[in-house]
Amino acid sequence: MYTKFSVGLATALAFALPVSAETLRLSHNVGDTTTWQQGAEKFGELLAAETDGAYDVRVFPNAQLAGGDQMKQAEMTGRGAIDVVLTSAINVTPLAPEMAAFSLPYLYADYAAVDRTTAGKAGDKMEEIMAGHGIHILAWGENGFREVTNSKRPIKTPADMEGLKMRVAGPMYIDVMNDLGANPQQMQWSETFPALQQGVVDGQENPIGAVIIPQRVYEVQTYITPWHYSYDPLFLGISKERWDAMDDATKAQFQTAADEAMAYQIDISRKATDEGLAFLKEQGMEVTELTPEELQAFKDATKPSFDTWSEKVGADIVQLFTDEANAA
Ligand code: X2X
Repeated sequence: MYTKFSVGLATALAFALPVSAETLRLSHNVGDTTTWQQGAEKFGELLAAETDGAYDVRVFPNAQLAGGDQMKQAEMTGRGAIDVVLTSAINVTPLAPEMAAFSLPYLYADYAAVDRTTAGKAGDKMEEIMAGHGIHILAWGENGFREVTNSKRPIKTPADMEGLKMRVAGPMYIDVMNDLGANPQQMQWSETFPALQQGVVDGQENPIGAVIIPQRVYEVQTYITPWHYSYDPLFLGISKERWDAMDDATKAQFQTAADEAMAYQIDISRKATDEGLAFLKEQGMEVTELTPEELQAFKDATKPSFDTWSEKVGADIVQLFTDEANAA
């Protein structure tokens, strides 16, 4: 039996989405309160608008599509098991160690230096390398400068890191923490909050606007030092096989949606970071600001990891990054 209501609803749906709307599954590896999620949703909205609803992006947070393994998402995208991925460079270093270039300790002085590399030859080179792993990078977004938090004590000098049990995301940060005398342990982001809460680890490091605030890290951590030791970009990538099969008009629609969505994601992440320390103080965190001399001590202490990872990344690529980072 057809009621007026069901006919009306079916008509409304038919206008909203063409019958042929293709679903794209987008994976990212933090929670749904973050700027990652907002950027991913924005991409979906813009792509639907650009294509008159031909594509329906479904966003899956917390690396659900990869069984919770944040490092696996890229490889799955490369073989077409995930359609679209939004993740940070550090998570693809098992697949493409060159991507660690972005995050070399103290590579970047500021956002302007970051933006020169993502928009320049260094970014192009990384896009070429990822294409070799089956991922077409549509646009760069931002996780951000990674800042250290812990529950034990203020961090003012490298010596203050001694013996702290630190959760880290990837292999390069294990080496950096070892340089500082800390006790690092690799762990999924989705398991980190309870680990901090239960004291399995004392501290962690993540960007303020994109992760620390929206994931409420301040509820389980007392001290934060903005030491800007490593920058972490995001990229919005699509399975290359899928990309190569598209016509030029569709590619242009994807490009527009991706560029706008990631520009938005960078903007809201930077704003949240700018306003973030004041908010964290209100939440009861103790903020330790460092002088340029104090920062230099961390830079000096982490030089061994900079050198080890420069070798893994390759001298030519490191040169591309340092040239653009220091071009001002
Ligand atoms: O796991 C982390 O620390 C995070 C969320 O920043 C990354 O994805 C690298």
